[in-house]
Amino acid sequence: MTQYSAIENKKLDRSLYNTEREAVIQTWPTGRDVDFKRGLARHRNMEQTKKFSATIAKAEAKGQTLLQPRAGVALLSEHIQLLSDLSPYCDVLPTTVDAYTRHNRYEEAQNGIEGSRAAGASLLNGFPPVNHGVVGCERLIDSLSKPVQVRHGTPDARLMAEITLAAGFSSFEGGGISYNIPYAKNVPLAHSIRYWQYCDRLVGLYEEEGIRINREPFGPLTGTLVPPFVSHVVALIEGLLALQQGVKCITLGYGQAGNLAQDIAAIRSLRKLANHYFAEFGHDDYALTTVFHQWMGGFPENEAQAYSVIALGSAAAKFAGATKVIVKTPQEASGVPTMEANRAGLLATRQMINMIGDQQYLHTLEIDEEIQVIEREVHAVMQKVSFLGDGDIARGAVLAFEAGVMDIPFAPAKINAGRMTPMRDNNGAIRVFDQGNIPLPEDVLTFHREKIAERAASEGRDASFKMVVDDVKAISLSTLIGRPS
Ligand code: 8ZB
Repeated sequence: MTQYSAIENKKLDRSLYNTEREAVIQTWPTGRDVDFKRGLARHRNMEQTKKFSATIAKAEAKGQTLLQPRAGVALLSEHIQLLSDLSPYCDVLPTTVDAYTRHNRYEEAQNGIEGSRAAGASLLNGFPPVNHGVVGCERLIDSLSKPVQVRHGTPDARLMAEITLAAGFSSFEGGGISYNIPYAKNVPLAHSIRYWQYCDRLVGLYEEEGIRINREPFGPLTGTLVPPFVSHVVALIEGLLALQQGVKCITLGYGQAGNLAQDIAAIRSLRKLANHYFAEFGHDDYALTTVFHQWMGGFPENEAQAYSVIALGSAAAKFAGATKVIVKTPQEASGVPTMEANRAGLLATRQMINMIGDQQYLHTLEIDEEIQVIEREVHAVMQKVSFLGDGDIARGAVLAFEAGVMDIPFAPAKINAGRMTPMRDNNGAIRVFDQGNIPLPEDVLTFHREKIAERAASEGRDASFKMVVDDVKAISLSTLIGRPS
């Protein structure tokens, strides 16, 4: 386990990758069917309309916003049916992976498959691609007419990446930070970063052979009062780590916070900051796109109310100019959605995207101010991360989490300080109440404090943790800000 403690942002040696691969594909029997050459041929012969990278590049060039749902069930035929049913209503397809597979518990995933067959219903909360193997995943890809992405939450996704990419999946979500800190309690950060360097190196190997696979770090993190700069720093670092391994097609993400100006500013600043840092680290050959996640926090149970949350997220995604939007459903409050609920979420989103798409680019002073604040915050944290790592951002990221310089609200990982306390201001934008150890510039902190004081005055109460708790529950109870009743 100690072999990864000397984590660094360097392209993995090819022979090291090869040796590691031999071990990775032996961790579950289906790994033996992975054939890189066959995978290359499948991607080469794939219709252009089924390639994720081509679809997202076209959307970016035309200023369009692609729609993508989340979906996954245990059995192959049922999963194919589900995605076929959703396909007419979206632009790119997902395959949401089950929780056992995310924790590399393939034995239990297998029991889930067999139990689902017996029960005639999915006993897993997603599709288990490792258990279905290259053969099953190939059948899935061959049955569909749109690009398919793997979406999961796995700290060690090396085997999953080998299997799904060889089978023809053309996009892979996740990252060494974003699929660890919000998802796991005890996986050392240096390990998950290293596992993801392997995944990115694999994508880089496809790229070397002329096959472009899209990579998407997971933007929303915990989805709970995450200030844009916090998720941006993670997205930028994961983007840089991916490019270092040879990834060229990268989609950076952000989860809706709820205040329209802040959400628009977040996506616009993310693009600008990514181009800035990618250039600073010497990368000039990449295709950058963005993804906006509709509200990832608690949803109202009532479907009519849920549609409103979905609609606001759709409007923000389109006004912001995101290349892709990940769609929620009116059944979000009650767990894994039915196909019908998923289709309804897509239809609601499409209607709003179309209506906003017919309008001019929205430009306001509030958006400009938010962009400036986010940029100052990101630069301050990135500088410290780089300093801590002696110029190496992989090492810097590990040390930054240990020092609380990077700190994700409400994340379960033990290494996460959890000292930074976010809170909404009087307009519902997410501000920093207590910065913990995050090195924000003094004038930026003053800005946050003033914004929070404004809200406290208007509510006639002191700013306190009670406000944070109220904010976390607010949207599910029908407001953006957790005001006293
Ligand atoms: C971190 C992502 C959480 C979101 C949805 C949840 C939630 C999870 C599935 C799914 C459709 C699935 N989600 N698993 N949606 N099918 N198997 O991801 O509802 O919105």
